This record gives sequence, structure tokens and C-alpha cells, in this order.
Amino acid sequence: MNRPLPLPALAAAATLVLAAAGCGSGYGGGGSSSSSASGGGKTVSLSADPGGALKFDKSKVSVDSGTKTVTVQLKNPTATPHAIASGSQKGQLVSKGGTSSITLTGLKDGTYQLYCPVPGHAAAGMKATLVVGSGGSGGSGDSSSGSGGSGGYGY
Ligand SMILES: [Cu+2]
Repeated sequence: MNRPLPLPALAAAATLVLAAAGCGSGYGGGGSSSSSASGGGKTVSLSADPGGALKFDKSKVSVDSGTKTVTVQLKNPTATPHAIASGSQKGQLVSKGGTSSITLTGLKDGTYQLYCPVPGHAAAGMKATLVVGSGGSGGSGDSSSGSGGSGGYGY
């Protein structure tokens, strides 16, 4: 009546399931970070003006043409809180010794505005331009004039 259970087989099956689950989650996390490293992702660094002026240490940072992912880091050596932002993406507000960063994805050749989102700072000059490619005037001109024209017709 008692059928002997194939214990070693059960144990092996359970081990396989656990191993598969472990691999799935582990590889998912690793995949995204390795793709940003191998997929042309770049990191550019800025610093808030060490003297306390409301500006960055550079007004322009550039990355190679075709770069789709850029991590922008802002170091803040001053006691005034600052952060880095671009468009609607805002990095963490940091004060002395901190680094604020954002990662911009899906970029095309062209120019992107970087700024400090603290009220008044960008207006006072705390901003910079991220250039993807060689200035990108051709590329960005294409897309903006194209969509403007079709928008008019659509209405
Ligand atoms: Cu600021």
C-alpha cells in the first residue's frame, strides 16, 4: 500500500525550481546595469560653483553622437543645497559633499538643458547644456520643425 516516494527526485525538482527562480530575478537586475554599460551609456560630471555662485562649473558638457543614455552627476561642494535636473527629471537635493544624479535615456543627437531645480537657481544662471553629438543643430531642427508643421494641419 505504501508506495515509496522517490525522495531524491523530489528534492532535485525542488532544487531546480529554486535555482530557476533565483536565476530569473538575479539576471534581471544585472541585465539592466550591464546594458547601460555596453549600450553606449555615458556619465558626465558637473560641480556647483565652489565659490557659492549660482552656476555650474561648466556651461556645456558633451557626449559622442549616438549616445542614448547619459548619467549626469552634480557634485555640490557648498553649503547651499543644489540638485541636477533636465526636463521633468529631477535629481536628489544635496548639500555639501553630496552628489545629485539623473539618468537620461532615449536621447537623440541634439542639445538638452540641464539646470538646478531649486527655485531661483536656474534663473540666476545655474544651468548648462548637454550636447549629444557635434552640436546637433541639424538633428534637433528636423524633429522640431517636422512636428510643428504636422501639428498645424492636424488641428
Ligand atoms: Cu542650485
